[in-house]
Amino acid sequence: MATNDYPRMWRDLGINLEAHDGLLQVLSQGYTDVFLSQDNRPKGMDYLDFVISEIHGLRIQELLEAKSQGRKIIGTFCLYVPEEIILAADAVCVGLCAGADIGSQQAEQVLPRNTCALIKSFVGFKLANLCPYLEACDFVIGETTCDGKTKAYEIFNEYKETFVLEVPHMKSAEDRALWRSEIRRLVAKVEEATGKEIDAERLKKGIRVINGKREALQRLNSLRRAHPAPISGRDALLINQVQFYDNPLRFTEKIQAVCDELEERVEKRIGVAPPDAPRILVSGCPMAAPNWKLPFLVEKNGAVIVGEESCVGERGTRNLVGGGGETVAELLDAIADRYLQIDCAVFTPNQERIDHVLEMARSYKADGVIQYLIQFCTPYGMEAHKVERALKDKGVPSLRIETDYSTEDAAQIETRVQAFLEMIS
Ligand code: BJ8
Repeated sequence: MATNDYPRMWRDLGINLEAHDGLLQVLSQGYTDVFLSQDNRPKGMDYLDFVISEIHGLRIQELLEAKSQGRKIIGTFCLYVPEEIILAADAVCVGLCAGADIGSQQAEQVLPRNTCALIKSFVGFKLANLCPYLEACDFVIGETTCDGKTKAYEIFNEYKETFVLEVPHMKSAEDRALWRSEIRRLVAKVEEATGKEIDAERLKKGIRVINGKREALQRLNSLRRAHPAPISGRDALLINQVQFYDNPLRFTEKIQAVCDELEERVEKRIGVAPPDAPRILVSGCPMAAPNWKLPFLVEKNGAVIVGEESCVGERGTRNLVGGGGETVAELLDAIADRYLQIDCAVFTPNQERIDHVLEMARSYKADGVIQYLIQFCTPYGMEAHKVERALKDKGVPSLRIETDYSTEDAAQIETRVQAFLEMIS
C-alpha cells in the first residue's frame, strides 16, 4: 500500500467512509478547541499532537504492517486484560476507545437506551463501521466486569469474535484461584490464535515492556503532585488515553522525554496554570478518547486537574507486575495478582478504592474532587455515595457530575463546575 493512501486503507477495512470523514472532522475540531487552544504546553506534547493527527492513519498502517508479517492484532476494552500476555505472543494489543456517541443510534437498535455511553460507543462504532482499530483486530477480549458489558459482549460477538474473560467480583482465595485459572485460559486462547508458545522468556519481556510503560506514567503522575502543576489535566489525560493504542516502547520513550521537561519545570517552579488555580482530582468512570468534555470545562474555568482516580489514570498504572518469578507458572501468577489489585467498582467490598481516592486527594494536594459518572453506570454510581461521605469526613469538598458523551448538557455542567470552583477557591 502506498504510504498515506489512507482512504484506500479504510475502504479495504470496510469503513463507512462518509460517516468516518464526519468523525474525523469532529475529532479534529474538538482537538483544536480542547488541546491546541492551551498556552504553555510542554514541548514534548508535539508527539501527542502528531499521534492524534495520525490517529486513524499511521498507527493503523503500522498495525496492518504487523498483520502482514503474521502478527495478530488483539483488541481490549478493560484494564483487567493483561497486555503482557498479548505481547508475549508477539501480538499487538490495542485498547479500543469508546468515548464518542457517533454510532449510538445504531447501538440503540440492539441495546437498551438506558445503557451507559461507553458500551453504546463501542457497539455503535462496530455497527456503524467507524473504527479502523476495531476492524484491524483479529479478535477482541471482553470481560465480565459490569452487567452491561458482560451482556453486551454476547451481542458484540455476533459482529466481531469476542473472547470473554471471567473477572470475579470479590477477592477471596477462591476468587484468586478462579482468576489465575482464567489467566491460563487466556494464555491458551492467545497461543492458539497466534500459533506462538508463551514461554518464560517471552513473558518476562512482555512484563518488562509494560512495567516500563507504567513506570513512565507513574513518573508523570508524581510530577503532577508538584505545586504549581507543570502540565494540564487535559494533556495528562491525553497521554493516558494514547497509551492504550500506541507502540509501548516508543510511547514510553516519548513520555519519559515529556517527564524530563516537566522535571525542569518543577525545579524552576513553572506551572501550567497560575499558582492559585484550584487543584482538582477527578475520580470515577474512565474517560476514553475522545471524551474530553469535563476536563475541558473544568480547566477552561481556571482550575487545573492534577490527577485522575480512573482506569484512564492512576487506577490503571499504579501497580506493576512484581514477584521476580522465573517459571511460566510463577510469572502468570504474578500477572494475575497484579491485575486483581485493580479496584474497579464492580468489586465488592471495595474499600481499597475509597482509600485510594482519599490518598490521592491528599498526595496531589487537591482542593476538591469531582466524581465523574457516566449516566447509567451502576457500579460507580452506587459507589459515589461512599466516596462522597469519605471525602466529607476528611474535609475535602466534592461534586458529582453524571453525564453522557453528548454536548447538550455542557452549559449546565459548566455552571455547576463554576459554582464548585468558586466555593473551593
Ligand atoms: S476496570 S471501570 S475499564 S470495567 S462505565 S462499562 S463499569 S456501566 S468501563 Fe471499566 Fe474495566 Fe472497571 Fe475500568 Fe460498565 Fe460503568 Fe459503563 Fe464501565
